[in-house]
Amino acid sequence: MTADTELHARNGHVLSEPLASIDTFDHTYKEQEGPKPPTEIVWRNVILMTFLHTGALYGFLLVPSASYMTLLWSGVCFVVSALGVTAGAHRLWSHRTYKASLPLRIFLGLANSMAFQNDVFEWARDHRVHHKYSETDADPHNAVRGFFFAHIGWLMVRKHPDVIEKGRKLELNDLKADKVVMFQRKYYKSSVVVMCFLMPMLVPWYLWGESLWVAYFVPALLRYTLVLNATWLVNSAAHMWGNRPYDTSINPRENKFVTFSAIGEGFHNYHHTFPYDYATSEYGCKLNLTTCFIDLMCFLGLATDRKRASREIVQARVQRTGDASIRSG
Ligand code: ST9
Ligand code: ZN
Ligand code: ZN
Repeated sequence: MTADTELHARNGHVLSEPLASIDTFDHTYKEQEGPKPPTEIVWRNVILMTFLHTGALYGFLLVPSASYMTLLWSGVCFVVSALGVTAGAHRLWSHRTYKASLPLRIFLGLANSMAFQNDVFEWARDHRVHHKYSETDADPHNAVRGFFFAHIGWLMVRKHPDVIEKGRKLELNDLKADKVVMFQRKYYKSSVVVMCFLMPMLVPWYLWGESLWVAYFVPALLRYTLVLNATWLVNSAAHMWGNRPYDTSINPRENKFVTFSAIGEGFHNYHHTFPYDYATSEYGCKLNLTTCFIDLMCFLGLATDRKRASREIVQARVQRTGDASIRSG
């Protein structure tokens, strides 16, 4: 049985409809990879990333001088911006693993601007190419090119032409039809200034008198950099280190540290095997704050149609391509 014809469960009911092909791995491309073009470094990005990480390091040194309220606020900003990526750009907009009402999509769009990781359209487009052409030249953060490239290096060089060529052939009409996605793309720069920098900084200054200096370096810069690195670890660490219970032929792995830091996105062998599963893991809410959040949104009537891989499908797949001896309970 191919991934395209596997049955899958939606809201607990097993359906026989074929899976959408938006994120199904394309096995035919790898053999067609051509000679590697020279790497073209984008020095502007190298300099900006160096400044950002230096500022974050300084922010880390300022942590003891921040008030408890400011630290708590930094944690809130971390979780909200992380959800904008995990529940928003990733599970909703890249993979369509559930449906979200307009108020929830507006919240996720704003939270996503707080994470400042490119607009949702660009993020989802790159992520769909990543799943379809994983570990090839057409994968924007191809982990075969090493930890540094997969983690941050890919943001400091021009993209491999195959990323753009393959990306242009992707189905993106669902994103173009989503008014929240298009609105966020149109006003992306100003939304980032407000959500990623001004709001995290001005709330502690206005409400409990934190100094603007600390408020800029801790909840804004340090928190932003931590969310970035937690996200990038999914591309680097979770494509290199960990178990492969579901498919031993692919690189993505189950990585506990990444699961913790990326609020539930470290079950990466499972996720690449069943990308349509809203929980990104067979264990539901366990160690998975994002899944808890989506469940809560469903409980409140703000989300519906959670897709799930059934136990039988997971079991059959483990027998066919995985390693049952390392599948934890
Ligand atoms: C950031 C993104 O950090 C992080 C994404 C991580 C993904 C992780 C996934 C893991 C799973 C989920 C887990 C979540 C966990 C979260 C945990 C949270 C605690 N298809 O890009 P350009 C075309 S961003 C089709 O400039 P260059 C297109 O026409 C950080 N077409 O390419 C485009 O124009 P437009 C902050 C494509 O020149 C044109 O090419 N941001 C595609 O090679 C030019 O595109 C930065 O650092 C495609 N895939 O430049 C900015 N791609 O877009 C970094 C491109 O207008 N980016 N085209 O349609 C850049 O500066 C540049 O992109 C570049 C490449 C220098 C890297
Ligand atoms: Zn994904
Ligand atoms: Zn991946």
